[in-house]
Parts: sequence; C-alpha cells; structure tokens
Amino acid sequence: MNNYQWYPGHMTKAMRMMQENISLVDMIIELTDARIPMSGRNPDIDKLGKNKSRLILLNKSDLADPSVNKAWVEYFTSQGALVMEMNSKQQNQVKQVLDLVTESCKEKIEKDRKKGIVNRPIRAMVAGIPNVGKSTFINRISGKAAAKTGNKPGVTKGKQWIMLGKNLQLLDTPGVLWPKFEDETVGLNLALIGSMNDENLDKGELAASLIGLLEKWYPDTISEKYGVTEEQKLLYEREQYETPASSILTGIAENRKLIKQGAKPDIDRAAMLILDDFRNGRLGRISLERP
Ligand SMILES: Nc1nc2c(ncn2[C@@H]2O[C@H](COP(=O)(O)OP(=O)(O)OP(=O)(O)O)[C@@H](O)[C@H]2O)c(=O)[nH]1
Ligand SMILES: [Mg+2]
Repeated sequence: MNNYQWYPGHMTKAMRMMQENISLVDMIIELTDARIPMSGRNPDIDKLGKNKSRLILLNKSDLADPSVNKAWVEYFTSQGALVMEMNSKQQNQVKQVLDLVTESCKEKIEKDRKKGIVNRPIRAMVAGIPNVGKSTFINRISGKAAAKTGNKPGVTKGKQWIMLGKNLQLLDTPGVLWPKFEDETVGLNLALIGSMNDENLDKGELAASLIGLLEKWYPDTISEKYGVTEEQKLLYEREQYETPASSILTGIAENRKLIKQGAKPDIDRAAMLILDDFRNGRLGRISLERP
C-alpha cells in the first residue's frame, strides 16, 4: 500500500533557504488549496512562521465547492486566522489581498510610525505546498509575469524577490511538503490535487480513491460526465471485479473508447483521464475535505 510519502532532497534545501530568510520578512502569505485546506497546510511552514503575521489564502477556490469554501473561511476565522478565498487566475481580488496584508501587519506599521519610520515596505514570504499557485498569485498581485509558473509541482527552484511599487515586496519560494504525513488521507489528498510528482504514484489506486470520494460527496458527477450507467457501475458484482471503482473505470474506458490491445477497456488511461479532469476542474467544483 502506497502511503504517498514524497520528500525529495530539493525540499530540504528549500526549507533551509526559507529558514534563512524568515528574519527578513514581516509576514507569511500561506497558500493552501481550497479543495483540501487542511491537508494542504504544511506543518513545517506553520512552525517557521509562528512568530510572524500570517495570511492564509484558500487558493484555487474556483475549483472547490463554494459552500465548503465558506465553511472553511468560517473555520479558520474562528481559529483567529486572517483568511480569504482566492482565485489567482482572476484580476478582481488584488485590493482585498493588499488590505488584508496591511491589516495583518498593522502592529508592525504602528511600531514603525512611532519610531518615525514611514512607508517602509512590507515584506512577505509566499509559501505553500508544490503547485498550489504561489507564483501565479505573485504575478497576479504584482500585475506582471515576474515569476515562472506551470501546471506541475516543482516549477519554482529557488527564491525570488518581487517588488510591488514602494510598499510591498514578495518572496517567491519553491513548494515544500514535509517528511512525514500525520495520516494517509493527507498524502492521498495531496496526491489527488497534483502536489506530488505523479511518476511515483499508482494512478489506478489514486483514481479509485477519487471515485470513492466522488460517489460519496458528488454522486451524480461520474454518470453526468462520462455517461456511466448504474448497470456499468454494478459490473463488479456480476463479473467479480475487485472493487466498484474498477467497474466504474471500466465504464469510463468503454464510453470514451479508451481501448487497449485485445479490444480490452484501457483502465490506466481511464484513471489518468478522471484524475486530469478532476485536477483541472472539468468535473465541476469539488472539495475533498470539510471542516
Ligand atoms: N484554477 C486555478 N488555477 C490556478 C490558480 N492559481 C494557480 N493556478 C494554476 O496552478 C498551476 C500551478 O501554478 P504555479 O503558480 O506555478 O504554482 P506554484 O505554487 O508556484 O508551484 P511550484 O513553484 O511548483 O511550487 C498553474 O497551472 C496555474 O495556472 C487558481 O486560483 N485557480
Ligand atoms: Mg512557483
């Protein structure tokens, strides 16, 4: 059984770089994925920022269930955190973010003012798990394509300061996971949203877990998207498939004409398809975790 643990050497290096730079910043802007807000928070980043102001952004909120997003905002707010839903692909949230950044640093700004220092720029470290959208967020806030982005984990390799006028400086950092997950669900969730390198993962197993979650929380999704019928779903009972998920994957392969040698349904390609569709929002707005 795969426990989805993945902590390559470059993350140790990135974490060290962040520790070396933490004294330079006033705050951490911590991005987590709105589809898995809890599993997507790195406890090492939490520790790193324990004496710093913090803003939590539920990024990719456009891919998550709107009502669950609201519940998470309430949850984190009740824990005393500054938090907001974020869609870094859209223009219209920049002012709201800047206001929250100022709010989270207001004590610092006040202290500076008393010392006669005015308009010292706020410095923020932007941190979070791989592929959560840190660089995209920075580009959105700064209004320029300053940081490299891409739809796979491990795009940002080192640190990069990005200046926003005179008032704000953002430090882009590489995505980091942590050496040991509290439980297997955390690793599974991170793998499902694409925060881990897929090469190391069993896609069939991953897709089966996704199907289980979809059938529980969004039971119409698979039939609506892939036309999988009740009869196809029940194939496993008749033909002794291992699990209901494998009969659903068979149904997807049949309906999408994913066929391999010997005219057999190609389960592996069906697994890739549903994972890819989920990650890119093509199954609708789906949350894998609830407060
Ligand atoms: N739908 C959606 N996609 C987003 C959002 N933010 C970022 N993305 C996409 O997520 C992918 C990863 O974005 P990056 O900004 O490279 O992520 P990162 O956190 O910098 O990744 P690493 O540097 O690899 O750790 C890209 O394909 C972005 O277009 C968002 O709010 N909504
Ligand atoms: Mg990046």
